[in-house]
Amino acid sequence: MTIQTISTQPFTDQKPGTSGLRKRVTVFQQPHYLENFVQSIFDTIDAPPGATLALGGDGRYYNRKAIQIILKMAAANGFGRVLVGQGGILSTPAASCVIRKYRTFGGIILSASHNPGGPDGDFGIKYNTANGGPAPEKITDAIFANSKKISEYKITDSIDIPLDILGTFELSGMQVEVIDAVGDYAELMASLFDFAAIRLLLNSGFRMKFDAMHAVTGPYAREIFINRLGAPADSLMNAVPLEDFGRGHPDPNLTYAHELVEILYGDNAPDFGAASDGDGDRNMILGDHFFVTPSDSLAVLAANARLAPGYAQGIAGIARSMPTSAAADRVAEELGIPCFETPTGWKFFGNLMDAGKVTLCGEESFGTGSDHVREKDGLWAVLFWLNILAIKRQSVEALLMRHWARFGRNVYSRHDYEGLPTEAANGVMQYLRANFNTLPGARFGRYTVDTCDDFSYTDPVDGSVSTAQGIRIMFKDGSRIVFRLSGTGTEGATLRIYLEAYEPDTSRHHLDAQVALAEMIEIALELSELKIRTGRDKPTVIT
Ligand code: G16
Repeated sequence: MTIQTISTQPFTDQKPGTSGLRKRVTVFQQPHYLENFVQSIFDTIDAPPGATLALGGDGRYYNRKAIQIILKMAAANGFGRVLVGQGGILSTPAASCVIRKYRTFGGIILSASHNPGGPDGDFGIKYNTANGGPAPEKITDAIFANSKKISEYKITDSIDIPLDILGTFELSGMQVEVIDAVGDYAELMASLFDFAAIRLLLNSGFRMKFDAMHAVTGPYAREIFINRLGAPADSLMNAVPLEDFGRGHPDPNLTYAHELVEILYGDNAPDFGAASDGDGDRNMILGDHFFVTPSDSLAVLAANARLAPGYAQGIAGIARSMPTSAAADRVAEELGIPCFETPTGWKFFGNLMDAGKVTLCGEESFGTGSDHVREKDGLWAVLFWLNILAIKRQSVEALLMRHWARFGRNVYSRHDYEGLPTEAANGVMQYLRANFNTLPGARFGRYTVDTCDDFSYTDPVDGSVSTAQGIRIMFKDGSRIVFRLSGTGTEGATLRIYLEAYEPDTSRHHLDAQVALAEMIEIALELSELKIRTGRDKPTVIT
């Protein structure tokens, strides 16, 4: 083999966002673009010669090509072994599982998560460290710094590896093991949940529907739900992964998972519905004519954690991202365990989990997970729900009503304005910041502003500080509105408005969130002058 050293020039836009570098496929297809970023990762992590790397992606368009490039670059950069998912596919939680199980030095995950795929869609790449979690900001910042001064990268001139065949191959002196990660992942799930109880539930008239959205979880869901738990074959839909997700938008929410939503809100609806996203780390939970917000889902899992064998000893603590509702905080208080509030981004949970401070983590963006891996985990959340339902034998709606009767309800919704001109979106944020001094004490209908700030976080483990993580307008009754710019979009800016009101009155718990939050939605628009500043009069997506 020959190691080639290729001269290159920096690209200026390789700054990782909330979760790695996400761009249009066409951007990644530019000569040297992917290679520059991969070399910047390798230069940053400084792996010892002969180290092992995990590698895989969500199977979207350009995944296979990128895998072959990265393999050749890994060989040229001195890695001794790379574990690749069969077909080049690894769900994000399965990649985390593989990194931890086989104690690799780290892993590269190719995914743009829930963003659409295909030649005109998005692609993405991120680096995960030895704990299995997304690299913390100090590493992603260093990767970005390297990408701005890169002048060459290394690659071998070897031939492509057959990615569909399980086995070990040699690539220019480096071993490439094509592995069946589905089995590893299914084993981990079986060690956490009461599969016998779930099997009984699924064979006693209880009907479920899981929508893999033509994304990565299809084979994992088939192995777990059909082969191991005995669910009928029609419990799965869209379970064949496609490079363009069947032209769909693999984001499990009420807007994009509408096919599943129509089934769960239709005649003769199943008892339980769930969906996962492009790379398998997100989840949406539905009951018969009932939607569970991700914030409530975290709270319900925390309150019932002991029903699952893997958590029977109790949980050490909970962490949630700042814009996630405080529903989990109420559970933590009752359990007498800590609840941490972090910035948006799963990478902020890693230190807390490694230090044993938290067991469960969750985000309003349809992410829930635990310390079994260091990524959020869609199928894990679905299995956790099934485990609880198998023991409690209640409907999803009844479970939530009882939960709210006990803890009160944090009525919650998120309104997204996607594809805004960046200047207009920044203008809204600047306008809000400019009013920080005058807002406290201001009255809007029945709400009075208590405080407002731009959220900043000091990591309790390593002391690192992250600033400007979202604007919080907090009201005297505990309700709040949060404004934040997304860090995962690839076109223009996405402004997210998170709305939350605490409702202790059980007679109002059945209300639709949009109805219950109607006044607060108007206040958010008034406070931000959003309509005038962006020209938009309604959100793109409501969850
Ligand atoms: C990523 C991150 C999550 C984050 C979400 C939304 O999820 O891993 O931690 O909550 O993006 O981020 P933003 O609000 O900045 O768009 P995923 O599923 O896209 O990897």
